[in-house]
Amino acid sequence: MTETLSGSQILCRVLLEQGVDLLFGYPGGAIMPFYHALPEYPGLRHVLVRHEQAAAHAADGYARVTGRAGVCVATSGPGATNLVTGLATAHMDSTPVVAITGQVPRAMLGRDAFQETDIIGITQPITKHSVLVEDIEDLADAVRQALAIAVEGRPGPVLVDIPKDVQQAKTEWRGGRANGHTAPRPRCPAAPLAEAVRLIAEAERPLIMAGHGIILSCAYEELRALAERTGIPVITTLLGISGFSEAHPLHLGMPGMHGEVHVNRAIQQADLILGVGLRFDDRVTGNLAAFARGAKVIHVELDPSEIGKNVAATVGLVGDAREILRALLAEVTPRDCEEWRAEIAGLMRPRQQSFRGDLSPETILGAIDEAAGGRCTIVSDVGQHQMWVAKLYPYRRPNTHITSGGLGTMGFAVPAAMGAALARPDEPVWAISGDGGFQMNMQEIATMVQEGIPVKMAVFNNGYLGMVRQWQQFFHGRRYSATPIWSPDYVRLAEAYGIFGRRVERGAEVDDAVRGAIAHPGPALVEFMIEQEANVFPMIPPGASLSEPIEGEPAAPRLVPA
Ligand SMILES: Cc1ncc(C[n+]2csc(CCOP(=O)(O)OP(=O)(O)O)c2C)c(N)n1
Repeated sequence: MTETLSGSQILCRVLLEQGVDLLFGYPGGAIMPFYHALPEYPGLRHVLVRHEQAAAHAADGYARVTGRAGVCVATSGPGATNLVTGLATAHMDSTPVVAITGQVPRAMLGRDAFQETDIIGITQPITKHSVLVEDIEDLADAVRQALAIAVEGRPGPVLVDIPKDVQQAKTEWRGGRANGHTAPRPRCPAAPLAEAVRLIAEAERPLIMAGHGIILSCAYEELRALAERTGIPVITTLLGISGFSEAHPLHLGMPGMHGEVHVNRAIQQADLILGVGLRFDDRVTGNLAAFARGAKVIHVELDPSEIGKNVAATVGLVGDAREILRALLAEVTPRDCEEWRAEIAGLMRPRQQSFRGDLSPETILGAIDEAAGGRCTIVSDVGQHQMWVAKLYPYRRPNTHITSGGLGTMGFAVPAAMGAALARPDEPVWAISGDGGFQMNMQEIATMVQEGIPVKMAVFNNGYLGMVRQWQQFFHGRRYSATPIWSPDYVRLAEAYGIFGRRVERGAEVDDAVRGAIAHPGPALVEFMIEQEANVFPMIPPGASLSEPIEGEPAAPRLVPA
């Protein structure tokens, strides 16, 4: 028996067929036929955000937690352009987000119609794939393909633009097979594994640098086993954090601009770097010409275009991180690297304390960890607090640290935490933001209230756009131009939304506020009045090498050369 459906109904059917059950979106003229059909499909939960940027970040947060595609929906024109920052964020961090946008009717395309934007053109450089569906006969497969492309190989965002009249047109429904939008990963290549195994056996000062690829391929066990079999210490990049337990004796810390001094020194002294699922970006390497000069590099990457892009690879192994680590594990000679580890231990130094008061990030993050009994997911925003959250929270469980690493998108944490919280309802999800980034997407508290999403929000309020202020202090002679930032009364803001709200001014108040927020069944907001001019140490100045850290307050202002 044939069944005739509208484009909108087909879109809903295909989403369900492919296992999608959650959408973040916002309606408008060109996507109205879809929203008209939506109530007929109760299997599709729709979360009405307060800004389309938040829909993209929420879909991203959901995708990072589940490994499945997160889906967001927007109307044409301003709705679609509001998704752009979220798509660019997902693109830079390789997360599978599928955006569905309404478009003006086909007959009006190219005429500057009301709310017409060439969203395909705009998003081409920040999506893996984008398609304008010009024929209803192509719609179902376009959506199936979008969901598959987003997750297969190196994940990334995909956009499907659907003109209003295509949503309204009718055709026969032809069901397809669920591709599950959790595609199988490519198999381990018959790559120069033997050469990598030889380099690992010969190295005297080897390091593993683990990136986002560990998390994307769920290579946690393989990474741990390889590290334990070889005794090679493990460095986790910002996006690699929570890919390897920080309680493990082989865990060294984070590299790069705000990495620990001993980690960066170890990199500079290493004779072999086994880089897994990372792109050696500039925040990790510092001055490339001076990066790990004495090291051979084995680069394990799913995306062949990453190999040799930033750092020359002695051996490139293209494929899924988990498969390749398994293959290496089967071949490597057991060893323990004892001398080298002792040498690194000698490079360690006490953590630089820049906090004078007792309300330090360490106290706050320690309280969150303790109150949650170690079971919580942390989503951070961008700035100084992001670095403290990366460095000071003891991540022990896989994939429990989520942040915008590549694009560094302020405003990411609150909406991404909504997606993460819906994907992980059994544990607290904390969004940790600065007072700047929080104000970029705090309107989403209304979404949390309407949809019952219990995100726990922490605002590290220092009265500044702190990270930029730090750069101004260090490199611009303390000229605090446009960085002091006023905030509303967050406790009253919480009250206005009808959620739990608390302000914390002293260390002694932290535990109670954090426990109260976790115990409260709904969304909660805790403002921490942290020291205003605290800095993140150490810091490699932009353009400098990993061997040139600033380890404490600069005595005299340093000026950036013109
Ligand atoms: C959307 C966006 N705009 C601007 C920036 C540049 N930027 C990076 S960190 C930062 C300051 C962040 O301040 P805040 O959110 O208060 O966090 P803090 O650094 O104080 O912890 C700014 C403006 C950015 N990363 N993203």
